[in-house]
Amino acid sequence: MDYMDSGMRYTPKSDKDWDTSVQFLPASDTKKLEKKKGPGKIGAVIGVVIFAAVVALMTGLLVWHFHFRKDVRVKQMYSGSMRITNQVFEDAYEDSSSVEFKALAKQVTSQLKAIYSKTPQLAKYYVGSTVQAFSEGSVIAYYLSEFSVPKGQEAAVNSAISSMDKLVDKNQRSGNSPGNSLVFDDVVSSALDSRLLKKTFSEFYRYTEHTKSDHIGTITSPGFPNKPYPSNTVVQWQLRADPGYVIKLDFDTFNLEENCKNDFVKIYDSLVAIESRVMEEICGYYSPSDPLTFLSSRNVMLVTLVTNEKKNFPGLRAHVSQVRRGGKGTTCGGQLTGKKGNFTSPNYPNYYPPNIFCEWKIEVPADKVVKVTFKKFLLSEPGQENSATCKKDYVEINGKRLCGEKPDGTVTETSSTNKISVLFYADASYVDRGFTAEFVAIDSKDPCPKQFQCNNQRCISSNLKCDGWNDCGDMSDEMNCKCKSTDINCKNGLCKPMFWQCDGVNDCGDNSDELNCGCKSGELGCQNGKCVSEKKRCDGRDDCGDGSDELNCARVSDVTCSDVTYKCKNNKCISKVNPECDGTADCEDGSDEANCECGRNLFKTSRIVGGQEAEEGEFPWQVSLHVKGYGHVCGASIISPRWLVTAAHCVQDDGKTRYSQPGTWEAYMGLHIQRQNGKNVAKRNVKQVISHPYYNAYTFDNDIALMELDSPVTYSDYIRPICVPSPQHVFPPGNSVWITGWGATREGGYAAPVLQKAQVRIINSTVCDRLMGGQITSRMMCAGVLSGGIDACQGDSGGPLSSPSSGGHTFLAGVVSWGDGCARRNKPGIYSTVTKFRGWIKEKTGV
Ligand code: 4AZ
Repeated sequence: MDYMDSGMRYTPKSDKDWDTSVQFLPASDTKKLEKKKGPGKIGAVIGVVIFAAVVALMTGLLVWHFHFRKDVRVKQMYSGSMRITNQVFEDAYEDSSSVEFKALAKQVTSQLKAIYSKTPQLAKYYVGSTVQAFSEGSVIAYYLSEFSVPKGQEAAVNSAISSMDKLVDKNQRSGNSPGNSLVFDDVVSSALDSRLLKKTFSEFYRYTEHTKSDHIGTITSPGFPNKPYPSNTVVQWQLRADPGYVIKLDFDTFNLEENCKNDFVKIYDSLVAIESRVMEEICGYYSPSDPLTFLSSRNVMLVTLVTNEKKNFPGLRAHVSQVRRGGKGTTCGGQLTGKKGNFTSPNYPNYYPPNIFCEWKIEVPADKVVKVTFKKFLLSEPGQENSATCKKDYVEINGKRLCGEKPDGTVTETSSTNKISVLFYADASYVDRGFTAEFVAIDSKDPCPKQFQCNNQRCISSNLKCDGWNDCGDMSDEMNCKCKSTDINCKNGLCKPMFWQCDGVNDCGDNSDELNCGCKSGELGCQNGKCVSEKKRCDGRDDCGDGSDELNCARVSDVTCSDVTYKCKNNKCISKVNPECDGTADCEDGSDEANCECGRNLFKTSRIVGGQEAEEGEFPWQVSLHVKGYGHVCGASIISPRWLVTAAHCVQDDGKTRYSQPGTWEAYMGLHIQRQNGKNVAKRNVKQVISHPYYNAYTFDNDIALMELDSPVTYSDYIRPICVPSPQHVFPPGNSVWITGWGATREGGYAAPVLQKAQVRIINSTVCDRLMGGQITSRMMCAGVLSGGIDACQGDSGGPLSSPSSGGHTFLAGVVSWGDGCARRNKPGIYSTVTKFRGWIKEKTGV
């Protein structure tokens, strides 16, 4: 640490300290000094040297302290725009090399200097300004101003700049500007995004594009489509349209690094990067099938791409066109009449433009009232995450302001008369996809004709009342119910499907579905649902018909082998349920406790409702299977250092890709966030793909495959195998299991960058088969939450259905296979039953 930096200062203790040091050298007595030999003279010389050194050091420190240290300066850049009201736009202003541009720019910069000179904090530190562009209306100037600010003074300069509009007013009102000076209004100014000022940038590209009605422009990242975009680069595209038009920016390719801290695109409703005019910051991957279109509020737009030194991706391509202001997507509001109708925010389902206000006046027949339901509602913006006040973009209805993101169909408002008005306001920064809404005329006395009205005003089909599912969202459809004969009559008044009784899960909420379980007193409940006399338990005979009355008997070992008994390595059978890796050696040869270095993780999993991000290392057997050059396609599970289990449907060739070939794939183990291959990640090529020989591509029967890695992985805290269950392992309905993957987070939605986990329950196969229209074979098992909302989805296929056991090991109960959409009500996820393939797995892999 340096002396000054340590915060210490040299302070003489007293005058005496100084005196002592000078006494060494009575300068007037030089002769005496010369004559005197020995230690006295040497001491004097040392004293002089030390004194001189101290003086020099002190002087140096003082000079440094008072001159340089105070002057540690930081470069602060501000961007801004202002309207020049007393000028008329000329075409030449579009060309920064034109004489006209330069002349007007000179005037703007000299007036900016005069404005800054009125504020001491700004005048002192001002370095200079450059005009970046002009646009129509009268003339709008876009500029960058540089300040060299002493460290610690940045906030004062920021605050002075944020009141630029007042500075401009003051300057103009003071009347001391010459008669031919420019008149400014609509001044906006803010600090430049510091990420644009990094010293490590090696390239800076700037492009301009003026779209016309007969010319659609295209912008592409450098290198696109032949190579990834370059590192440490800033690209700016200044986009213009004709006056009276707005810009439509339509991405057909968007593939950037997932982490916006590294590479990002920022879109501005401006020609310079003014933070208060940011429309959106985006990164990651957007599917070409999902539209990504932005509209500006005027005839200019700025797109910036910033990349860092790490990881480069294919990049972007977007089309730039112009839309007449007032044309499609740029306006909203109006009069809506009739008995029902729909309306949306402008440009829905794409991003609405900034700076927009509109009002829908809805009127229904006089004897009715209006009910408005928002089917989608996406009005999120930084700074307004959980805002109750909705100061930025909002919808106003019935005097209530709504903003943020709301679950589909959950926002409903009803008028008190036959009229209602809906306002929509978007401020100048950050846009979102908006909303789609429906209005219907309803009878105030009968607001849900032939339907049930929830407490939150939603109407649901009457036959959904008291069916055990929370259809209203506020449980009001499940209160005060008279249960059907096929329902459990919960003590708290709720009704739940009968097959949830005694499944080990508190479905009623008051545990009344789990009381008095089993058969009559004196009877034993078999696994197949039969009741047999308690006396028949462990009598050596299969009274249940499935052997379950002979399980867990005192005579655990050496019982007659059956479908439900566990076969030890020495071919003897034991009658204990799930004896593998439970911590007790039940087999004579201890084989039920051999090979138990599986299914363990660093972290304990907690019980959750709904999907959420997994902890790193929580599911160390989870694999991400990538198609080379494309990215994540399917999940898989590690069962040994060399072998993975996945779904057969992941490895079937299609017209374009040879998914069945090992060379197509690369496997990522220890991965947590897609495209972040940190030190915990092992990537392997694939040596062999073995699809189940009886896989049926129509029915998804036998949907299981094996992959051999080209070299074994080393186990770590983040890479470990899951236990493969024995053929007799039981995963009873009602048991909680985990689904994990990087698949879509909603049906038809985007893949998740961070590994997601969700807890679901195993569902009785008979019930599932009924729900799925008879498509469930014995090689399939069902798991999910029948009220919907939690499920595996596209991209999760091949991944594990992980079942933690009481012995602390997790077993691979299933492989994500198929489903009727994702997370739909009464449509569980379907998984390949791993126990059915135990022999085949052993045969092919030796595991
Ligand atoms: C799929 O397409 C997929 N809801 C996987 C699982 C489910 C649906 C689809 C289950 O890979």
